[in-house]
Amino acid sequence: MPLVRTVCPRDCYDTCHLQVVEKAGLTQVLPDPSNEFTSGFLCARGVADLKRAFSKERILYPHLRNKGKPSLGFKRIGWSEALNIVAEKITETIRDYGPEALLHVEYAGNMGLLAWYYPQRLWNWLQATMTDYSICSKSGHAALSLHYGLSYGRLPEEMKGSKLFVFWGFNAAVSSPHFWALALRERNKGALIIAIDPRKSETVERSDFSINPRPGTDVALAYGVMNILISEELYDKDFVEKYTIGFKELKNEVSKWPPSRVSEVTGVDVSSIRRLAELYSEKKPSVTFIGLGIQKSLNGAQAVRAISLIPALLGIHRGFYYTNSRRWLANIAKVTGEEISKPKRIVSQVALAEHIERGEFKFIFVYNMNPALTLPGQEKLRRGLARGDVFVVQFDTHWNETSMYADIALPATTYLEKSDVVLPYGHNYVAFSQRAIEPQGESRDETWLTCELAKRLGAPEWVCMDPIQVLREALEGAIEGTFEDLLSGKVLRLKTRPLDAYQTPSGKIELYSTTAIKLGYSPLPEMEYLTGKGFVLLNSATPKYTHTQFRDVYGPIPAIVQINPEDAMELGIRDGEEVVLYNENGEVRVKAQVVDKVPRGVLWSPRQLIDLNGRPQNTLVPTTTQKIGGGPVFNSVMVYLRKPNSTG
Ligand SMILES: Nc1nc2c(c(=O)[nH]1)N[C@H]1C(S)=C(S)[C@@H](COP(=O)(O)OP(=O)(O)OC[C@H]3O[C@@H](n4cnc5c(=O)[nH]c(N)nc54)[C@H](O)[C@@H]3O)O[C@H]1N2
Ligand SMILES: Nc1nc2c(c(=O)[nH]1)N[C@H]1C(S)=C(S)[C@@H](COP(=O)(O)OP(=O)(O)OC[C@H]3O[C@@H](n4cnc5c(=O)[nH]c(N)nc54)[C@H](O)[C@@H]3O)O[C@H]1N2
Ligand code: SF4
Ligand SMILES: [Mo]
Repeated sequence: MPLVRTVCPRDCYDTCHLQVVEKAGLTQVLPDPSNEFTSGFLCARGVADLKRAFSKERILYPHLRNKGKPSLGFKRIGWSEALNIVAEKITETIRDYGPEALLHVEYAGNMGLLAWYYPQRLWNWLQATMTDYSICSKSGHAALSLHYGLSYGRLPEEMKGSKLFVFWGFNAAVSSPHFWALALRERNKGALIIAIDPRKSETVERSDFSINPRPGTDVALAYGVMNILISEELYDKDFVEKYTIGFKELKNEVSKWPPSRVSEVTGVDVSSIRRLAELYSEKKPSVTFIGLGIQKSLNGAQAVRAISLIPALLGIHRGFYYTNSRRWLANIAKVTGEEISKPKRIVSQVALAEHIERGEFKFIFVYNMNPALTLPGQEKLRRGLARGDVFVVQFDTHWNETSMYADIALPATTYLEKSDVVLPYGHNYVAFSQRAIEPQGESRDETWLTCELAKRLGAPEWVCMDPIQVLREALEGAIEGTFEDLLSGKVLRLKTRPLDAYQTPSGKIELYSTTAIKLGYSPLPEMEYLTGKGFVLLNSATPKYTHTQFRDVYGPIPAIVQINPEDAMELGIRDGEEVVLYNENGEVRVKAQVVDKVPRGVLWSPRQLIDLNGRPQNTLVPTTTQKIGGGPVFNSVMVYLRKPNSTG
C-alpha cells in the first residue's frame, strides 16, 4: 500500500499527523515525521485507533428501535428506509412545531471540517436550534477575549528557548503528550517546569516545582504573584506603558492581595507564592499553559483572566497558551453555511439537560458526541431523551450510551475511512487527511448523509456543495501555499495572526477590561468563594481514553475515587472499599483509592466514568453555567461520601 497521510481528529491539544503504512504485512499507524511537533511518538489512543476502526462495537448498519428506551433494542434496516424516516420526521416536526423544535447536538468527537462542520449546512438551512458549544473551552475563550481581544497564545515553536514552563491547572503529561514532550526537551536545555494543581497530578509529579492551591482559588494566587511583581518592581514598566491600559486600576486591586492574605485563601505558604513570583521574574521568557481543565469550575473564566495578566506584567506578548483556534484565518462559516443561513435559536450545551427534559425539542440529531454520558445533569437529560414525544437520531461510529436513547442509529465512518482537513488548536501544521481504509459495513461519512437528507428535503444546491470546493473556500488565503498543494499531500502551515496584535477596543492589552464592563462583568478578575459543604470532586482526563472513546479497546473507565488517607481514616474508609458519592443531584458508587495524591477535602475521579451500578458520574454534576462564557463547573462539584449501607 502506498503511504497514506492522515491526521488524528480527536479533541486533543496535539492533532498528530500520521502515516498509515503497510509494514511486515500489517497495516500500521505511525507518527508522520513532516510535522516536527507531533513526530516521534503516538499516544495510547493514537496507537489504538486502527483497532477501534475494526472493533466489535462499531455501528455497521442503520438501525431502527424496536424496544423501549433505554435499551439497545434495535432492528437492522436499509439506508433508504432510514433516510426516508428521518426526512419524514424532520418535515413533520417543522410542520407541527416549527424548525426551532429541531435540535442538532454535536461536539468535537471528530474535529474535521467535513465531519464536524459540513453537516451544519443542512441544519442551518432548516434553521434548526443548535447548542452554544459551551461544554469545553468557551468560558476561557470569553475570559481571554476581555483582556486580549482574541484568545490565542503561543505556537510550539514560539515556546522554544523559553526558560520557564508553567502548567497551571493543565495536566499536560496526560492531556497533551506532545506539548509535555516539548517542555521536557526544553528542560534538557535548562528550562524549569512548574505545575500548579490542587492534587499530585502526573504533571505535578514530573515537575521541578509545584504549588497546590485549594480548588477554585487561582484568582487569589495569580493576584498574589502580581502583588509581588508590582510591589517589588519586578514588572516590565516599558512594556506595560506601551502595550497595556488599566495598570493603575490593576495595581489598586492587586494591592489588596498581599501574600499573607493569598496564603490564607489558597492554602499555599507565603514562601511558595514568593518563589513562584521570583521564578517568573528571573526566568524569562516564560510560557504559562492555562488548562482547559482549570476553566471548568465556578471561578474558571475568572482564573483564566487573572493568570493571563501575569505575562503582560512580565513584558511578554501573549506569554501563554490556552488554545490557538482563534489564531487562524480560516473561514468556518463557509463550511457551516452560516454565511447564507444562521440558526435562530442557540441553547446552552452545559444546561441542555434542562431544555431537553422540558420537551422543547421534538427531533434531536446527535453526532460526534456522546451526550448521554458527557453532559451535566444526566438524570434530567436521560429523562428528556426518553420522552415519548421526542425522536432521537444518532449518527456515530460506535454504539454508546446515547444509542440507548436513539430511535434511529446511523453508522458513521471513522476518520481512517474518509478524507478531511483538521484544523489543530495547538500547532499550525495542516495536511489533507486521506482515507486510509475502506468504510466498514454500510458506514457513510457526514457529507454523504448531509446530501442524502438535503435531496429528500428539497434543499437548495448550496447545502450539498462539493466538499472539496467547500474546503477550498474556507482555507484559501488561510494557508501558506495553495489549496492544490494541500490536496496533493503537502504539509503546510496555517497563516497566523501576530502575537503582538490585540483585538481590544484600545488595540492594547486591557488589564482593566472596558469590554467586560459593557458585558456586565467585573473589569478586573474577581473571585467567588466556594461555600458548598462536603468534598470538592475534581475529575480530569486519563491517558487511555478520549472522553468516553476507546472503552472498546481498553475496557471501562475505572470507577474509582481517590481520597486522602486522613479523610479516609476519619470516615473509616479502607483502600479498595466501595463508597457512595452523593449530592442533591444524585449518587454514584465507586471504589475508594486511599492515596496522598489528593489533599484533605478534595476527591479525584477519572472523568465521565460509569459507576458500579451503571450510573454516570455526570449525575452529580449540576447544569450550572458560568457567568462568563456559559461554561461548565465540572471541577466545583461538591459531594458527600458515605459507605453503601449507611444513610449519610
Ligand atoms: N488523554 C486525554 N487527553 C485529552 C483528552 C482526553 O479525554 N484524554 N481530552 C482533551 C480535552 S477535550 C480537554 S478539555 C483537555 C483537558 O485537559 P487539561 O486542560 O489538562 O484538563 P484536565 O484533564 O481537566 O486536567 C486539569 C488539571 O487541573 C486540575 N485542577 C482542577 N481544578 C483546579 C483548580 O481549581 N486550580 C488548579 N490550579 N488546578 C485545578 C486537575 O486536578 C487536573 O490535574 O484534554 C484534552 N486531552
Ligand atoms: N464529568 C465530566 N464530564 C465532562 C468533562 C469533565 O471534565 N468531567 N469534560 C467535558 C469536555 S471538556 C468535553 S470536550 C466533553 C466531550 O464530550 P463528547 O464529545 O461527548 O465526548 P466523546 O466521548 O469523545 O464523544 C465523541 C463521540 O463522537 C464519536 N465519533 C468519533 N469520530 C466520529 C466521526 O468521525 N463521525 C461521527 N459521526 N462520530 C464520531 C465517538 O464515537 C463518540 O461517541 O465532555 C465533557 N464532559
Ligand atoms: S489523541 Fe492526541 S496525542 Fe493521541 S494521537 Fe491523537 S492527536 Fe496525537
Ligand atoms: Mo474538552
